[in-house]
Amino acid sequence: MKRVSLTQYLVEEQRLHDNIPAELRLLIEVVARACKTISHSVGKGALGDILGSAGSENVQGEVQKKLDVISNEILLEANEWGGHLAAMASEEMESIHPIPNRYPMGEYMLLFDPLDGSSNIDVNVSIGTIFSVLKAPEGMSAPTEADFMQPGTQQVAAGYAVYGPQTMLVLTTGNGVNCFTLDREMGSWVLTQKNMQIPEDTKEFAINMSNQRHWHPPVQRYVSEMLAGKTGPRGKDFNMRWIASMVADVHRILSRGGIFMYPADLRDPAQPGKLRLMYEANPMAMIVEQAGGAATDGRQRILDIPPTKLHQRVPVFLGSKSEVERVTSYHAE
Ligand code: P6P
Repeated sequence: MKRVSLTQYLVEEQRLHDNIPAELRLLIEVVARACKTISHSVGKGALGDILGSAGSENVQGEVQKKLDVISNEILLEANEWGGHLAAMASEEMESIHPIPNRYPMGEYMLLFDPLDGSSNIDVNVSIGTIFSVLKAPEGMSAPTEADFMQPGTQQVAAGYAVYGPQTMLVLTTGNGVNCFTLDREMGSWVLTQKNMQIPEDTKEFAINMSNQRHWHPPVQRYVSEMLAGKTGPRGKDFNMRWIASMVADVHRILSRGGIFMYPADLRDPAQPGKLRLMYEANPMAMIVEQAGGAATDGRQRILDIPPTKLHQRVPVFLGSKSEVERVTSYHAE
């Protein structure tokens, strides 16, 4: 395939669909460049004195890894001078981060999980950056958390970088999903997969089985039917994968199909699942739907959920359409 850079791809998308104005192209290129820097930091491992905990906790009460904080800083610094953003929000920051007054304010708002899967950092398992782009409300002068409370259908772009054997960037601006691989020698993103499509059916599911005793009945039924295999109600054997790094699990599903589940369970009824709506579930749901898959919270499309809090959690069922529809139908019974 002729080498197509991220910039060339974005310029050609703009020509085709007129949906990537200059400021959005700058935003995407700046985020992609920040992901290159994060990839470089992650790749140092113990050589960079960046492993281990930062000695602080994030708003979720989770111990922050040094790389969580470093990655967050990289994204903040990369994005605040360009004039394309009004504000940012991050899993690692309790409140929103308005653009400093010394810089012009733009019309977009960027949300991100700077380094998802951080429990895997110190054991050299793939991790990633997830990002979501919303438009600032018309006439907004001073951004507040309320301006971010837009359903996932309002996203103008979404993507993730996965830091694995290859560093890859997966991106959608509403016309399909495209994948770029980092050419480390050139330091550039190269288009390597166009219009990724998730197979409608699958034999592979992803869930943390250690929580099985806590699941609600629809999930109990759905998983036990798959475990029953060929002689069970599904009439076929299934395989299981759980990397415990959402970006890596979703990338596998995008590449070969599957269903990813992080359901609500009986452990903490006040916390419906573990994953956050605004900067994990929504961007991944947009990507998955754009690739012909489905994404629900067990009852409704994730993209339709009206947000109420910046860090709110939602149950997540996403991936191959027929399986997501099946497990969602079990919740309706
Ligand atoms: P568990 C990583 O911490 C994360 O937020 C997702 O990337 C991942 O899918 C999930 O949590 C793993 O959770 O409970 O299996 O450790």
